[in-house]
Amino acid sequence: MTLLAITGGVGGAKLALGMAHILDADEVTFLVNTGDDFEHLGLHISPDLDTLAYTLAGISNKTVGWGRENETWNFEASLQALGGETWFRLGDKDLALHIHRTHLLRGGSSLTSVTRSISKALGIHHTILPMSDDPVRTVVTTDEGTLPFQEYFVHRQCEPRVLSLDYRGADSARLNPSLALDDVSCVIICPSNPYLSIGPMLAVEDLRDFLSRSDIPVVAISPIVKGVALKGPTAKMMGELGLETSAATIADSYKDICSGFVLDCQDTELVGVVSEFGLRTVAFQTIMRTLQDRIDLARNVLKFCNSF
Ligand code: FO1
Repeated sequence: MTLLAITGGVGGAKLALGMAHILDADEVTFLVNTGDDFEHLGLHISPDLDTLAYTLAGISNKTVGWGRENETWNFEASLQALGGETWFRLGDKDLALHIHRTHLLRGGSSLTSVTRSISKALGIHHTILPMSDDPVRTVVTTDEGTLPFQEYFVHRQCEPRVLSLDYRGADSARLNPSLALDDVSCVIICPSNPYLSIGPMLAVEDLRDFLSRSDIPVVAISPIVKGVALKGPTAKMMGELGLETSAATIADSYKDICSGFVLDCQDTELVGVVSEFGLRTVAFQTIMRTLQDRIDLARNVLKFCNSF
């Protein structure tokens, strides 16, 4: 039996690293958001798959959380000099991965098999699975029009006011067939942006149905502490979507698919409110500054899962 960890972005990858340190490769599978994927400069880029792979391989840029450490930027400098688009930063080592992935995809490989080969090459033993091999693309409708995700998130730095989100392709995307749902004994929804990273995944019907119907523990960790997002635009988006920027709002959005919810220890006053949603609720330190924080949170969450 394995644990399924659903993750996207930098926040989710932090907990995933803690889990990878305490669970063997056959004890956990990481299912990753592909709604951030896009074609850029003729390359297929899968940011959340790469953020997790680099994090588990220990070669991620620890400052920003995405891309690789010890990068060089010769490609970017030359592209800039040619007048090319450099708003989406591609380091030289990172670029090699995008070129390799694009080459394999164009040769007919699935995103799953490409991810498996990249994981192997990076020395990662844990299984990283894209949520689907079919395209799903997050599109952000804002007060300045409808923007593809990376245009909103990186090029515009999340400035436009978000009016709504769509996950194009999700209604026809098949959940990754490599995921053996019958073997899953517990699901953890990592502290990723619920709207940008987890939303696209829950829009894949087979996954949402599995989570809402199964009687196995499904535990989510809040990405919001004291009404503030630990990383990225979650709190800003909640305000713009007319939602109260509180961990309780996140719990409310997950209540139909979750059986447990983890608050940060600074939000213990919300335990009662969240329990009212029918969720078993606990509070741990969820802010992960160090590797030990990541490991400790993973251990606490696993203990909570085993208590169901
Ligand atoms: N995020 C940025 O804010 N600026 C960038 O220039 C940037 C480049 C980039 C390159 C490769 C990659 O895998 C991720 C990158 N990201 C960048 C992060 C990316 O926007 C992700 O989608 C976010 O981390 C949200 O998941």
